[in-house]
Amino acid sequence: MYRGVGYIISLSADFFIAEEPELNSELFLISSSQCVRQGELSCLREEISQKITVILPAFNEEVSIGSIVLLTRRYADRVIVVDDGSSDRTAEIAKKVGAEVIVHETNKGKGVALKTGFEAAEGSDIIVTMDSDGQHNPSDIPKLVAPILDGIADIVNGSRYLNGQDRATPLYRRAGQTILDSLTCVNSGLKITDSQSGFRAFAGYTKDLFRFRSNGMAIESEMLADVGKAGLRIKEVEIGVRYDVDGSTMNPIKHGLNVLFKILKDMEFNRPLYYFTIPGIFLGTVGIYMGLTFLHNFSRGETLYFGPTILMILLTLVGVFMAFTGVMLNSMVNLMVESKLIRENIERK
Ligand SMILES: Nc1nc2c(ncn2[C@@H]2O[C@H](COP(=O)(O)OP(=O)(O)O)[C@@H](O)[C@H]2O)c(=O)[nH]1
Ligand SMILES: [Mg+2]
Repeated sequence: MYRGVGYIISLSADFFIAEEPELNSELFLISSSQCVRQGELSCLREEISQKITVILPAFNEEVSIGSIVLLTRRYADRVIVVDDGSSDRTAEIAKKVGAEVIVHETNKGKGVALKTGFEAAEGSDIIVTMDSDGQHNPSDIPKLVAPILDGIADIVNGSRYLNGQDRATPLYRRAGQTILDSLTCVNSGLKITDSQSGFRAFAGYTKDLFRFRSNGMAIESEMLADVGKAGLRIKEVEIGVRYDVDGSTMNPIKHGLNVLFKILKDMEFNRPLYYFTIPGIFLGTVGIYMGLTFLHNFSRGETLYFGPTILMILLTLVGVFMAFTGVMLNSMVNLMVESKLIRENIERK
């Protein structure tokens, strides 16, 4: 029941003292991105007005959604809440505090909600995605969009671990995330320190590059794979994340395994050499090593046992088959990419 309370308190202080009749004014930013403060004119060297849309996927977030929307409106022109079949008052509260609300009648998952949000954000210069459970701080938005405004990035990833370990992250979560981070990096070809972050900024022109195939939480990794494939420029900035308000919708282990399987499935075609060939070489090597050991023992007069011998043959065959499958798939993928590039070049001419 205490979720989001911190923000509600800070909001009420801020909200009434500032007495801003129009919270949703232009966001002023300077190109140095050091001094990004809304409305702090002494700080401005250059005024840039960009249309910023924040998408908040929300599933049963009535406790936090009100304060999150109000705080977010200070940094954005549009705040879109995608209420994903919530059974509480998420949609009603979000509407009351001025968000555009899109309601999914049934729960379709965070991936589908983001797809809905991206479609609704048509025409925005910058799209920001943020969790609506109060773990992310809307005041980090200027920091997140600055590299896009500076023209040095197409996508900005809010990272909890940019400067090493985040002490606030529980250890079991960090352990699981390290595995997901490594696999996401291999799959996407990007160097990312926080692959599961839901706090990101996207230049408007990247909007149609995403597949939105994963319905649920694996969407964060899938979007990074799309970024890698499209060759977009990605930058990371440090963000703060609260865990005292964390009320994860899914059990973290189930969540992690779900994401892990989706990444592995994605790797099948994205990185066939990693998915098939490397494990294949490993299995084949174990099989061949076993075979040589058995031969050595056999030559010294020892008996060959049926079970281990069959296992050795199986490992060798499966290993060799996987290694070749990976090589062939890799060639096919490369061919497809090349012919796509040629087709695009011809169409452009
Ligand atoms: N649209 C939608 N959003 C969801 C769903 N599940 C979670 N979310 C939202 O995604 C964000 C992160 O979810 P959360 O469960 O806190 O994930 P965690 O912080 O990674 O454990 C929050 O804003 C949730 O409201 C869902 O099924 N659909
Ligand atoms: Mg959360």
